[in-house]
Amino acid sequence: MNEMFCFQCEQTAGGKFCNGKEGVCGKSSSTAFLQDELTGALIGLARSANGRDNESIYRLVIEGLFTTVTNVNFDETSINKLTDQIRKETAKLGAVKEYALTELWWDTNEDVRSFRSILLFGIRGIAAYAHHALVLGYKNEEIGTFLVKALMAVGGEGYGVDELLSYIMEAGRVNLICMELLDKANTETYGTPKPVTVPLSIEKGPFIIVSGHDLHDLKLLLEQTEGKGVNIYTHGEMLPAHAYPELKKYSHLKGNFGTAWQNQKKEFDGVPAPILFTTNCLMPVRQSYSDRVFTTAVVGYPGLTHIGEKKDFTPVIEKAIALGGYKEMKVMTGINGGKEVTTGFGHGTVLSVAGTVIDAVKSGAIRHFFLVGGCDGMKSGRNYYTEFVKQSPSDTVILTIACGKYRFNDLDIGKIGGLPRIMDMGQCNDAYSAIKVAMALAEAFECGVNDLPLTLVLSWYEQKAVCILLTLLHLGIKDILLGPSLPAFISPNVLKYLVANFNIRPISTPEADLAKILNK
Ligand code: FSO
Ligand code: SF4
Repeated sequence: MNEMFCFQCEQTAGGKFCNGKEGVCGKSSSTAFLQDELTGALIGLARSANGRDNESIYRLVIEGLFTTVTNVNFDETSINKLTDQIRKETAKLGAVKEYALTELWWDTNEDVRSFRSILLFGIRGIAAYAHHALVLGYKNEEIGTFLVKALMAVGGEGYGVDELLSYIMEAGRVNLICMELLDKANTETYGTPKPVTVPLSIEKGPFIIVSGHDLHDLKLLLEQTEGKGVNIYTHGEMLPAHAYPELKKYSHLKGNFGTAWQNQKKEFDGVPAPILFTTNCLMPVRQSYSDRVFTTAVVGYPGLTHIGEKKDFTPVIEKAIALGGYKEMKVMTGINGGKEVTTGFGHGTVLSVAGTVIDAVKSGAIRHFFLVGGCDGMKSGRNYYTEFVKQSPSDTVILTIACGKYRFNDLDIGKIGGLPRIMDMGQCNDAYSAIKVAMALAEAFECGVNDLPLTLVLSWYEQKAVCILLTLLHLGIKDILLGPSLPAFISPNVLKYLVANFNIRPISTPEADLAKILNK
């Protein structure tokens, strides 16, 4: 087979797989081949390491896996460079045969391929979170050891479905450790998030838009722009940064620009400011604004200026000053017309008012919790999530995480007992907060998480959503509603297994799903 093959994300062509010259995300077939080659080199490294771990293996495995996550790196030069580094490290250990990923995509039975794909995509997601923690100086050997073992299983022959399934469940457990590590890294470095209201309008004067998930990059940029008359606006998954005291203290961190990642082509066009991508989700860059998009860390796109490891953001700052920003305040809104959004309801805040929440449940003031979260994306069916929140009864609470929140986070749907009905817990990795809160409620009510008045209504797009889903399965959480469509890499038999054991269901309509959940 000489064509690219990729089915790792939700927008895969025809709901089946991307092939031909280019994927739906804009990844070319040659880039897809290089990403497969990179993954094959990682499997080679894992085989050579065979349980051995050191700083550079940990870094290379994490960087290599993260680079192949959807919408992260389209730059063939940097992918090749990383593959070379991996091969050099492998050679030091005594090189073994590399693995050709095409063997996985074409040569195994459907269910084995499905399990190996779930495992590979899950560890790509875990690596992204491990990377964010690592740049803050936090690492955990258990994560590195597991990633190496899992890479061997992805590339290994003779791993049967039972063994692969146990690796998949283990991936869920290790991702929980990883999200906990990142939560510790973020809160120990930047403080406990506190609820905050974030304006969506842009003040006059030079500004920089920062996208992605990496709080460390944002902090460095805030330091380098201090006193220079350049304001900073978050974009996409960077929004929750406003809630961290050590980031919020910068008065030039002003607000949030735009909505979720899939609207960037429209929203970045004509904006008099540079945009810095620290992680995904980067879309192919239009020529009309390509001179003002910058990348850093594992993100790459041909022709853009990349800010290297020294993290000298001078080119971005100079660009902001040269462009000058808007002449007057630019009034902007969310997709429902709201002028501001709130964030910062992490486990620290929610659990500090646990007594109020528990009393509200006991008195019947809160009938049900929904975790409506996950990724946003292109599909028109994703307005399900807006409608779901709009139609949710006034005695229910909406917890949310990740970029899927932009479908409804500018809605004002009122309060219960002084708490807003929509509570943004943070980025996708802050699924950890939602899990902590659910566990605490289950303990308070002396029941299991599945017995709580709580339903997870998730939207997925890329591989971090896969590892979060695996964590929820590892915790035994059932009755999850998943949309907008089920992953193409789940074979019919694997789906049967998930339905039989976890009762995962596809979303239907907000009316039908709400009625079913609330009348249970
Ligand atoms: Fe969204 Fe993109 Fe955070 Fe993802 S911006 S889609 S799951 O990268 O990681 O939620
Ligand atoms: Fe297609 Fe998604 Fe793969 Fe891109 S990442 S090539 S859209 S399946």
